[in-house]
Amino acid sequence: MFYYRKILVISDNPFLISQFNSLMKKFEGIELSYACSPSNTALLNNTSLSVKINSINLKTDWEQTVQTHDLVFSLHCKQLFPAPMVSKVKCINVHPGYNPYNRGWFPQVFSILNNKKAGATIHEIDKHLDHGAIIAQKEIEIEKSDNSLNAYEKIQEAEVQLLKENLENILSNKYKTILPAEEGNINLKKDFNALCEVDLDKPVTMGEAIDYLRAMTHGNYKNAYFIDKNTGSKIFVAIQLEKE
Ligand code: 0FX
Repeated sequence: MFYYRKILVISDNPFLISQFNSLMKKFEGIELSYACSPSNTALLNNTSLSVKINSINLKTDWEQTVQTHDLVFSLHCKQLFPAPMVSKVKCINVHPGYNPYNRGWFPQVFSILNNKKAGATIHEIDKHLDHGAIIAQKEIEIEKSDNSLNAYEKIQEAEVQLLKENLENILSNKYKTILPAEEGNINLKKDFNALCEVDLDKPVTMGEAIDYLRAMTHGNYKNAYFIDKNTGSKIFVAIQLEKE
């Protein structure tokens, strides 16, 4: 019935694993397995998930993966899929950004800063980062009262919605794709890290300062900081926003 029958889901995100696993319940006759990055000990030792999660190192294990699966999903997998792997087996990425805008690391953080579109994209993986043919995407609105966490929650909701709407067509290989409108732009982990140290002498408007702080505010993460010149210690900063 289904075109793909041996499916591997590689993910470092417990929320998406459990959502994906519930959505897969209605599809029968598919061998489904899950894996995460070897460094993700929190996920490997997570006993509250109802699925078994193996450890996979794509640098060393990709050939075996290709031989034993006919479809691979990346649901926020922290490892890059090797180019030879994506040319040999169909690989599909569920990405927390609206391709091709702010491809790469923490897209909503950069969308708050540069006003480029934010959302979720399901796309075929090619040898470039968050770049391949688009199967489906959903834009989310980032309001002026949103910080990175609020925007990220909307994005995860959009990702699950997209999976709900497209999973059957993906499993049956009946989906259509469109190519991204342009190459767009990429942000890497080092770009996010560089944002974290506040340049206390940088002249900005109050609007820019608020946008910067809400982009860096995400739950308990200690992102933005400045150095106290008297003590040399880091002082972390975040912002609280509240809509009337
Ligand atoms: O899994 P993920 O949501 O996504 C990231 C990349 O953004 C994505 O493009 C890539 N495909 C995927 C493999 O990795 O990342 P996360 O669970 O580490 O972080 C989720 C959000 O939490 C992030 O968007 C911003 C926030 N965050 C996370 C960390 C680790 C922070 O604000 N500070 C942090 O130090």
